[in-house]
Amino acid sequence: MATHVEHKVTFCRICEPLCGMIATVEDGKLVALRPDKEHPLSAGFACQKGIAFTEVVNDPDRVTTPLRRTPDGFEPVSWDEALGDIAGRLSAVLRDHGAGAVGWYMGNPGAFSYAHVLSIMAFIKGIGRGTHFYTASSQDTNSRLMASQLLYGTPTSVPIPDLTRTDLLVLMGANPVVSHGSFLTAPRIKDRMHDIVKRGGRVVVVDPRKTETAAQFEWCGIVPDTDALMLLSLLQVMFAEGLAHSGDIRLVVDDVDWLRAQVAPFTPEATAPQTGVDPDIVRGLARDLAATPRAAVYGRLGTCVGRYGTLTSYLIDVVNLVAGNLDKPGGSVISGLGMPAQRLVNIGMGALLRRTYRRRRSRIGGFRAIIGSEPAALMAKEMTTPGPRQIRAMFISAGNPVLSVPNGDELETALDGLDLSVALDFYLTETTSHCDYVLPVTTMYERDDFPLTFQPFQATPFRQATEAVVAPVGQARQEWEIVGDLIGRLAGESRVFGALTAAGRALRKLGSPFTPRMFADGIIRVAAGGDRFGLRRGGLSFSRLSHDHAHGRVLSPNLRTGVLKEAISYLDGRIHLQHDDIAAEIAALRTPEHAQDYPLRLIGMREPRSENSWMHNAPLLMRGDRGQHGLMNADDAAELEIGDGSEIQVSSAYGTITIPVTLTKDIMPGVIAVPHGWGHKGTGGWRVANKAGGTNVNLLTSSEPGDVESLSGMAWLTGVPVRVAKV
Ligand SMILES: Nc1nc2c(c(=O)[nH]1)N[C@H]1C(S)=C(S)[C@@H](COP(=O)(O)OP(=O)(O)OC[C@H]3O[C@@H](n4cnc5c(=O)[nH]c(N)nc54)[C@H](O)[C@@H]3O)O[C@H]1N2
Ligand SMILES: Nc1nc2c(c(=O)[nH]1)N[C@H]1C(S)=C(S)[C@@H](COP(=O)(O)OP(=O)(O)OC[C@H]3O[C@@H](n4cnc5c(=O)[nH]c(N)nc54)[C@H](O)[C@@H]3O)O[C@H]1N2
Ligand code: SF4
Ligand SMILES: [Mo]
Repeated sequence: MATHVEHKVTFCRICEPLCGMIATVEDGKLVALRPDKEHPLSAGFACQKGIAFTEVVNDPDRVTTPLRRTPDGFEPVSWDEALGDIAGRLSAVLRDHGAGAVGWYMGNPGAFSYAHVLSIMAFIKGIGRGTHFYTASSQDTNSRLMASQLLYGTPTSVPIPDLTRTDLLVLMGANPVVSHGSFLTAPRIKDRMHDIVKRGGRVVVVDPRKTETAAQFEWCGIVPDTDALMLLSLLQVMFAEGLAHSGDIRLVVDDVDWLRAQVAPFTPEATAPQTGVDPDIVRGLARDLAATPRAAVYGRLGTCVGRYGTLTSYLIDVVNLVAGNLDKPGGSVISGLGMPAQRLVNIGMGALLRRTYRRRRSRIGGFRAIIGSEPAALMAKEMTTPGPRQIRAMFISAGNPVLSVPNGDELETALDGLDLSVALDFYLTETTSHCDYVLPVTTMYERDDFPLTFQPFQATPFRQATEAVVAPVGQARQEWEIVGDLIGRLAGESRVFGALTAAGRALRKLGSPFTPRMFADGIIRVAAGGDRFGLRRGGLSFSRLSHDHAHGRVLSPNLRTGVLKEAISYLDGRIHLQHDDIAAEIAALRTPEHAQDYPLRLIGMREPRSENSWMHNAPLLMRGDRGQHGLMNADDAAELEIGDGSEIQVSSAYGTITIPVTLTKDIMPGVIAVPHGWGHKGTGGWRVANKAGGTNVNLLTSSEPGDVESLSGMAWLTGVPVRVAKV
């Protein structure tokens, strides 16, 4: 029989550029992926991970039936048996201990599926007040969101650099040549940065390591976790030298004098001993940022996960504001979705999220809830500390917190002590292998999608949607279908579930199934370019996008500017600079600590062929006996008589790991870099990854409440004091 070959237009959802892809499907099976040349932005680019994803979809180690843990390992069970037992045990937990005994952790890939996010929101809401909700964001970006909440009144207003028009881009704590950009959806981001240089501009990379990005542009080395000091100095210079764009500032801000007083002590000379940045460089940069009409400072992971993540993110925006670059072409802009009444939507959303922040506190540590979520660093303690709201039933979808969250050992033990633990994943990982049930989910190519989360962060306003390119492999189901089934089984346990179930039944009778797609379709239709439900001819809807514009559609060549007011949620329509919490953080900066026993500082390092913890099982990405290694300054190593390639022991106040180390001059003295996402140890079912092994760097990071950033609940992942010894 002849094989039936199709080439389907779709896009990759491993990381944020969402590169266009062509999927080759033979008799219903995905056999190859290649970059889509007709995609208007990625234009024939895809990275090695994107191409290798065929090996994830068809991975022989993939979980494709529901699994139940028994004393002798996992056994396959039917969906009905699994979901029936889960619903029964969850009902018992709810009746005996209430909603506060239930937790959900959603990991990074969850953000790439609108339906996954929406269904969990419904589930958490329905379980009731007190439920513990965690995401990867407390290891990624909650400090950035918190800074936005303080400045603009809503965590959802996050500025991005106007990449395609800027003439001076300052990157702090970001390595887009490897990461492909984050909180910034810009396919071919490396090319876009080279464009800046080609048009006579500059790209400056502030980073403790001369990264793959820094090596291609200008590198400014900095001591880890001191960016806030450098930013304060940039502001000090702008005010002291009269460079501040007072006209722009006074349009949107009242408390400039407060700010000026706050930054006054931080001259470049005063901060240089801590930052390691030459005062002349800081002065030069301050002058250039203020004098260049199209300039933007952009910070990302490295500026979010230090001890002052909220302050640092806040200061990045304030530098952009004071330099006259906020909301300007080529500057730093909050472009939004271009919805009608965007300002009203933001006012409502901000008020709601600020209220949640004020009202909800985590049981352990008393941390406030950013976008409704608690610090994942405290998840294990919430499971093991007795008392009301102790977690007894835990759901984990699209996450591997045993490797991604500080102190995974503690979490492994805690998971084993629960009444019920359920994973929604397609791999048996270091985390899911501790769960009572592992429920097999579809990969991205087995579901329709519209990247809802990333719409406001597109460097070029763009929309693309896709249908599933292959049917679910084995018995895999989408997360929303699994959650929907559970909601149905729990209809009697919660008013919200009862109502959702009744609504589902009614809609089915009307012939239209109740799906999260309706919501995504609604957003596409009301946002810029949408058909406004028929009011705008030729406008977009989900189906029109996926069928008539399969390669995606650019909505306009440039981001919207001059729209800052829309993004502000405070009723007075002003940016609020003055906050006691910010003043307290600035005061704390002035009293540096010196950890004598741990003279080095640990930073992270993303790798082109890894995606956090979960792509180490794809043979294409593991070619050449790939393994994990750290990176250390050659002079530091010489002092300790450590040779290139030798095994070293790295210790922090919280743990010790052993790892081979590569020596380099391209890292600040006193800094050691170790990639995260390794430490596959055979508890998981992925054979290739287990062979590569590695070590879990998060054994060196802290899950103590005192080490969690106080304003945003961020885990402290960079600049952690460590010492190194020869093995
Ligand atoms: N290949 C690949 N791509 C990925 C991922 C992956 O695992 N692999 N992960 C994806 C995810 S989940 C995310 S969130 C994004 C992250 O995207 P990016 O933020 O671009 O990613 P990182 O490579 O972690 O870059 C952080 C940089 O900050 C530097 N740094 C560390 N500490 C400090 C500090 O205190 N100050 C300053 N100025 N710099 C510091 C590090 O040396 C590093 O170069 O990447 C995404 N893309
Ligand atoms: N030390 C240190 N720690 C870090 C970081 C760091 O830079 N340094 N980075 C942090 C950051 S930015 C992040 S985002 C986190 C990531 O942390 P996590 O999100 O907890 O972990 P991942 O390694 O991304 O694991 C993703 C899991 O989702 C599964 N998966 C993939 N696709 C899907 C899907 O479509 N549906 C479902 N249900 N499952 C899927 C994979 O099999 C895998 O098990 O790590 C954080 N931890
Ligand atoms: S850069 Fe990211 S989105 Fe693009 S192909 Fe690679 S993994 Fe996929
Ligand atoms: Mo992330």
